[in-house]
Amino acid sequence: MKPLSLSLLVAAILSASTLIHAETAAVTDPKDPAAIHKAEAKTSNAKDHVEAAQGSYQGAPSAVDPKAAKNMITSEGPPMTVAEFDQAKQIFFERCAGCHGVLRKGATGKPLTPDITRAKGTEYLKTFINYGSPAGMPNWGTSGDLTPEQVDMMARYVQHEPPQPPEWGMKEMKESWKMVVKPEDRPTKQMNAYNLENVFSVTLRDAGEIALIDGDTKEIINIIKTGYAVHISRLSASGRYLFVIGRDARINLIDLWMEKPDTVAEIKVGMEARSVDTSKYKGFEDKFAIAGSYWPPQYVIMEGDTLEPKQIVSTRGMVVGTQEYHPEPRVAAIVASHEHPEFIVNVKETGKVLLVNYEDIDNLSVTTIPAAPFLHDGGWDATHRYFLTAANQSDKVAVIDSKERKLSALIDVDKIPHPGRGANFVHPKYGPVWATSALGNEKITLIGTDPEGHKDNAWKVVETLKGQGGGSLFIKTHPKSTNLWVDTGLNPDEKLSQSLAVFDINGLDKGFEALPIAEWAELGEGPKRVVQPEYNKAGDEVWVSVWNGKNQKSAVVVIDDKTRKLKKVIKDDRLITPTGKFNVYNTVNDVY
Ligand code: DHE
Repeated sequence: MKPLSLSLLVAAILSASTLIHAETAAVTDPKDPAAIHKAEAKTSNAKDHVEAAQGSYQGAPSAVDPKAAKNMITSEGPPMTVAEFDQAKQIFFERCAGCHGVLRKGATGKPLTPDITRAKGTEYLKTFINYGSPAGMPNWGTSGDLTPEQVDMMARYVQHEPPQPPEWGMKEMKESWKMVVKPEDRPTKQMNAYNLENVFSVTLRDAGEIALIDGDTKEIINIIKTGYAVHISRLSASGRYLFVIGRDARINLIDLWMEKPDTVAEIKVGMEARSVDTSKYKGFEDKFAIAGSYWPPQYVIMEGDTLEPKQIVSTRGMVVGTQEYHPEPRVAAIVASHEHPEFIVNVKETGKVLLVNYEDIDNLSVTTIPAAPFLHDGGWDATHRYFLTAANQSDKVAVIDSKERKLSALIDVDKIPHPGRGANFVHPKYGPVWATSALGNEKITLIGTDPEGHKDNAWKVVETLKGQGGGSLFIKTHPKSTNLWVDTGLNPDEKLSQSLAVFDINGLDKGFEALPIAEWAELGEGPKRVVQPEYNKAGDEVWVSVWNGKNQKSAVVVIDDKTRKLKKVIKDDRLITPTGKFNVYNTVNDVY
């Protein structure tokens, strides 16, 4: 692997867009959308690859049942039959809502409300849907994903009022709430011999399951049925309870003290969701859980050991800056404060960070910090005082001071930062830093995080490293390690998506070493995306997923952190599409 040539390739890919626009403008009639889009489609191939990767990332089918959303065929829109509207609605929810929002008010994709779409007209919209755009819209028609009839139908559909899915309030939550084992019937002490702190909860995305894997023996403890396209796991402060959330907003509460750890309670907190966390402040350990939804746009505070819903709060409101109303601001990352009894909640489209105080949930007090739109994921600095979070499509990282309850900085970074929870280490020159990689470019951005000891570097980009390429989702290190691991699982080049880059923190200028993880796993056919490095408790092993197709073989590869050599390939027919891995100790203690 040659870092320099790869970086140049990515740079070329990413600068292609500027060239495309110049070229397009010169040879096409600006009033002819078909000509523009054809020209762009022809010339933007390389860049489209990167954006296709981003598109596939953002475009997971919405878990909202289209049948639940009322049809809105209006007389002002172009003619459509009910059957066409039903089919278009389904296509929209499965393929478009992830970027444009369920209500089409605009999320990472452009707004598509009827006032805008009707002004464009059917022909323009058809062209757009057919050819896509260099700004990230996939070419649904020319790729063969949609037939010409479907393209025409979608162009008419978006000129009607957006069908609104139903709300999901206390009644629906309570109806979906299942107590499988009541707290009084649960064990009073750990009933198994597992070293629970080194257990991993592994997302089996397309199976709608998680695998609990013993980090010491690498054996599967249990496979547990969870929600649709299950997404993340988080732990209660004591490490006893595991919370798993699916994209369908179903939460499984799993008791790790049981002889065979399994679900003890379940709830569905909405129709679509991504995040869950638990109270970690002293005196509130294991007391509350919180989950944020994409639809309806809201969060709910629940009892920590039963999931009984207690308080639901809508996130609808005004966008930071423009102060324009947004009907669908989705809840992205949530972390639990260590400084106050508070949850820190990222509201994506309005760009606001909420500090939700759970001391008195009947008289909830919420501090609202304006940051920047499209807040997504993030994590703590090493002291656990500052929360650094990516506003991904705004190309910014916001720093929240959880102690003083204020925004410390809003830092400009390169295209589409995606840190996961990020990585903290002490830079030999700049002191403590937090690092993020990115979806849209190959750089790894290091931000100074020590306003006391390294004042001049605090909340500044102190260095950027050249990684393998764009399409990176996760980055990781450990306080006991001097390695910094960076995946590129969404890069269109298989060589990059199937390998993992590792930097030596004490020799960052030497560049990275690329480890051919997918090759090590020996899985045969498939995309074999290498994603999300995660440490074991001791910090001497790195676990990484080889994420293959649903009907292909996947694996979890364990690397010896010191030698960077293969330690074990965990293969099992039940390990279907493993993606995220959550080590109990590291998740409880926010070690990353
Ligand atoms: Fe995730 C975290 C949303 C697609 C794997 N993902 C998150 C978080 C959010 C989010 C808001 C932060 C949660 C938190 O900390 O509370 N993810 C979304 C999406 O909206 C998106 C882009 C598209 C979608 O339709 O869901 C999306 N995510 C994916 C994937 O395709 C990934 C790669 C594979 C998968 O399992 O679905 C994926 N997301 C993850 C993982 C984390 C995550 C592994 C947790 C990382 C961590 O280290 O904490």
